[in-house]
Amino acid sequence: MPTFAPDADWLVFHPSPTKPSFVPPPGAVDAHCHVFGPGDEFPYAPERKYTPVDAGKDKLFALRDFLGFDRQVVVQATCHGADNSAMVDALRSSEGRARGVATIRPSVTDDELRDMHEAGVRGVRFNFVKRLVDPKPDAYYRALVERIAPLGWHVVIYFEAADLAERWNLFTSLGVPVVVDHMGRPDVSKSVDGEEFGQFLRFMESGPDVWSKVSCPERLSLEGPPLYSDVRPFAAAVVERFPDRVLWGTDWPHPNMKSHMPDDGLLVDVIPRIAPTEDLQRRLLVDNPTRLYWED
Ligand code: 0GY
Repeated sequence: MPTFAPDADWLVFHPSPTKPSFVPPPGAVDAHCHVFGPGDEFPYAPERKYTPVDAGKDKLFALRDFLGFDRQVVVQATCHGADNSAMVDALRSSEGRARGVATIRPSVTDDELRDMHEAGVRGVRFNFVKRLVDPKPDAYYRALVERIAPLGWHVVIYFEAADLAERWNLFTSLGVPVVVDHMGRPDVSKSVDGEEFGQFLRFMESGPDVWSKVSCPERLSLEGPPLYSDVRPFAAAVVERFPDRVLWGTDWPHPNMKSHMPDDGLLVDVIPRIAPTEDLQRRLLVDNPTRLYWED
């Protein structure tokens, strides 16, 4: 019997994704994906808000090859709390083809940070999504930035549209590069030219080192697969305006999806719809993630 039973309503990642029609350029990076356990080897955190189905490194690497990507950025998932061992194990097993984003607490030691850097970690994730974590006061995050700045790491922030105004001062004064997950989760039933997304675009303009992942149409869409057309204008606008500060990722194994489990091949086929030229595709998939994660 496995130690951890997944949540009763947990949706399992797609068992056999379609081969995408879009062929990623050589050196392409999936810049947002996770590993879950396996729980018997890498136990889930006691403070977690969900228990997933195991999704280990072997399946992650197989998906990378199947979809035509060369490299991956493995982002620590909240179900593992600040125990980064499953993510770090994936990096160490990747033969240099994966970099990582960790979750840390103030108790982390400088030796632990150095070990993670050596394994391939290049950033920390601050999560403000209340259904996933219990967010902390700004000073907590500022103190962590002081610890990681000397390593040249960046901060990945995950928040929902409503959180941006509340945390604006923090997010615009972190002093290290900032990468926003999933465009700050816009409400795509609102206008791409409206106040809410306008505020996000102003945030992107607030400094030269604010980046965004133009990922997760499956999470944001009200229309759903196969084209996720309602998300396209939002992602295309960010790619067009900030072509050197965008990243793309699958978000495999797609935690907490409730509406449907996406076919990862179809997600890859969204890329040319949001980055319509070869030049934009190369920047999104190769140049930008290589600069952020592989150039020390
Ligand atoms: C994502 C999105 C989610 C979950 C997590 O770390 C996590 O648990 O990031 C979500 O539930 O929206 O980016 O993977």
